[in-house]
Amino acid sequence: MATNTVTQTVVVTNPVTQAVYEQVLSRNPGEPEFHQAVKEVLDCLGPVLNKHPQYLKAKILERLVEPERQLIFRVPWQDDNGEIHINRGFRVEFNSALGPYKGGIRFHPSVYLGIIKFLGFEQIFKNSLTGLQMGGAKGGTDFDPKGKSDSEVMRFCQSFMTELYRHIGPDTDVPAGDIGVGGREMGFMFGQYKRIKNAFEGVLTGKGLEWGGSLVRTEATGYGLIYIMDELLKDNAKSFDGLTVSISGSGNVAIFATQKVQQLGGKVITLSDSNGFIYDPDGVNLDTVKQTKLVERKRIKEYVSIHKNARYTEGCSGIWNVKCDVALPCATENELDRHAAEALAKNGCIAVAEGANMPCTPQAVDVFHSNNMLFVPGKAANAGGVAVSGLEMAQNSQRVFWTFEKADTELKNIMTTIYKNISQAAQEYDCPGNFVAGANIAGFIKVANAMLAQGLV
Ligand code: NDP
Ligand code: 2IT
Repeated sequence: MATNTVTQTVVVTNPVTQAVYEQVLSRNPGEPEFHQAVKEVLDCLGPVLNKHPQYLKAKILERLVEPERQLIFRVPWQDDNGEIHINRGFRVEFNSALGPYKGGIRFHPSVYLGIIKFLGFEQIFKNSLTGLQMGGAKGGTDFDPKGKSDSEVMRFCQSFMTELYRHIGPDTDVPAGDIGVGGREMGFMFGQYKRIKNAFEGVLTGKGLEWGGSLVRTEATGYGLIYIMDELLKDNAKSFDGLTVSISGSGNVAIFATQKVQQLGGKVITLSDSNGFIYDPDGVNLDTVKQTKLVERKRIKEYVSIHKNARYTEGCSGIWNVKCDVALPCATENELDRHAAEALAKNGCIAVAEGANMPCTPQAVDVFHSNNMLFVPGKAANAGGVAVSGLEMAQNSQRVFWTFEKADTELKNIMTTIYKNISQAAQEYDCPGNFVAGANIAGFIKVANAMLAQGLV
């Protein structure tokens, strides 16, 4: 079904959702990212509540915005010079209606409770959309892995897990990676968990392939993003072949999104890190990026010393001024604002999908919708990562190891189903083409029904 006209974001004025939102503001002061994530969901639910008044009586919304459990803990560690540092660790176990708590761990100096709550809240609906049995959670710390030695990162991970281990388990809560947490960190955390618990079990996902990991988990978020975009483009009689694509970030999600776009015949012309962005009119050379970012852990600006036609610009915001057909923000929250969205619209960009969690501000999303641009929100578009995490859990439970082809086919099927479900929900609730509403509604209904069935817990 081609969607030519996108219905604007749904009502804000429902008195019930408004009251819940105001309560969230007053009970969670100083957490703007959490407020933003909650508001986006609540703003879409008015029509659902009209159709299902049973959710109101059971106070589903009021329960949903209150995490089931929030853990904050001290993480002491020693650097290579013997100096002691104290960081703060978090795990917010938000909702377990659909399965064990599931969601990544972020290592970044900007982490505080509000960031973890926003990410944990998003994760509830994202995990619901995958169709797998996973509740929503998120964890993290304000530790900055940049510039730290491998030994320092190991000591930090061991200290972090020395507290976290008692709260998690393969049927309780299963963390994974996120910003600043990749294969190296998963290894150190898994090793410490195993040592303390004396149990080799599927307590983390994104593990190494030799010790319980799944093929395709590394690629999953980026590949999944392109699979869902490909469905959307097909539905609008287009394909990636020959399109110019602008991607931000140069981490796990950005790199594997780039790889899949290139496989489908598209040209990726930008990538970035927190210092600035590169523009390569010839198309980004992914071998150079992988060597620079994944192997050498250097800055993206190094790229231009090898590729002479490429240009580096200090600062990130200008990346969205580069003319492109498709824009995929894959770095961090609120990295694409109204001005950036206007620049994309003016330059003829036809579609945007969020590889990162909440990278587009609400004002940017309004610009996309009012310009009839196709837009897929993160909780649908980047669900491929957690989906393959769910598949890793399934393989661990059965003590089996799937081929790349099997895991990749399952990922593709899940992303196609997510696209169908969010499109259908948007249709059913009279906002065809509005995938923000479609994703929030489809994700919410499953969680709400499970909560109703499980009684007042
Ligand atoms: P990585 O740590 O691998 O890469 C993050 C990238 O984003 C780096 O290029 C980093 O630059 C950049 N970045 C991080 N913080 C900022 C910032 N404040 N301003 C500008 N750039 C920044 O993380 P991922 O690729 O795994 O995660 C990227 C996004 O995708 C996040 O929003 C994450 O929550 C989301 N996500 C990740 C999934 C996964 O499976 N990994 C699954 C679903 C969503 P620098 O190196 O300078 O810090
Ligand atoms: O934001 C996310 O979905 C992730 N960081 C991945 C979570 C997971 O459990 O794989």
